[in-house]
Amino acid sequence: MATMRKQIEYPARFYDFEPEREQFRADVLQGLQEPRKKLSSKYFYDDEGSQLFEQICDQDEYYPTRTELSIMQAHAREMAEILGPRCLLIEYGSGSSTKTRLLLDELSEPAGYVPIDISKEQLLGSVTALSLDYPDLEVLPVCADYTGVFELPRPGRAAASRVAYFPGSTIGNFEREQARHFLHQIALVCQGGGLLIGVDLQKDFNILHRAYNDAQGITARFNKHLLERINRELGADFQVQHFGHYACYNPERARIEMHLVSLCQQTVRIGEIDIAFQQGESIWTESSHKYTLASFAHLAEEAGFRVERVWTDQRGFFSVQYLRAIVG
Ligand code: AVI
Repeated sequence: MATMRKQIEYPARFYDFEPEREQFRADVLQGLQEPRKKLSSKYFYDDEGSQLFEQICDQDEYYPTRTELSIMQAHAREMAEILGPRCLLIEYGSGSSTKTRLLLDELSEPAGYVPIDISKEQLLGSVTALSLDYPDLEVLPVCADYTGVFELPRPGRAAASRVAYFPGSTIGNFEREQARHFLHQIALVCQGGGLLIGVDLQKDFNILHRAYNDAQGITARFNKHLLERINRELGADFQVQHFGHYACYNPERARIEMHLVSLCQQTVRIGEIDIAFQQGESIWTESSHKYTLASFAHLAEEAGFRVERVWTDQRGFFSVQYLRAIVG
């Protein structure tokens, strides 16, 4: 069922489906009461978490953002040609929209731009800046959990096609079946068009290990911030200093697994519920899957796409891929 839309004042056409706190509480309690404790990585991204993630992207060790940006800078024109004139660009998890600007600069008469993001403050900030810099572009922001069901706004101008943009290798944060389902939903939305997606590639695990264990400890702060958010929003009493950041590459599953490890035996109260932790017990907070070109092509095909074009950097660390929707 589609989420109810709330009215807010600015900008005039702002579609607000921001997830409710009750859902957050239910997900947190369910995840922490499972035999293997876990929290969904989507809850990292409140306004503070989104800012911490921006800081991660600036760390020397975190190569994905910089590498993807360099691919976009080198090939945005060719990408825009493939996307074609008058497309409606729909960005899933738009964040600061930095990479999107490279694309918007090259697109021919886009019918509109629909940035979708869970962080309202960041969405409003980037939309305000974009509207100033691209006065002719119709921007239709949607505040939502983009993995859920929500109404897609219609632009004033008729679109020749719908093209989704999903940069940053956020697809890596989905479990395989979830990824297949999510990509399939996009294939249905973008029939006749396609998806431009950033996909992080498998590489030397030492490089991966450093990327998720940066020397400045920003990734550790980002991880622990989730507990601070639960304290603040759900009235919990996590002693954040009693949890440690742990991120390690699992070569068999080709993914970074990120955890918060309890440094002592302790009990945490969330509202009326007590959650017990053994020393060394972990909360699994995120997986970040790394693909080969072949393994991602296989996933894309299962989801209703055909890989039409792949751009990579010289080291083969990261890829940007255009997938043609072939469902329907
Ligand atoms: C958003 N996502 C692609 C990031 C990643 O690399 O999996 C999130 C992240 N987690 C720790 N560092 C960055």
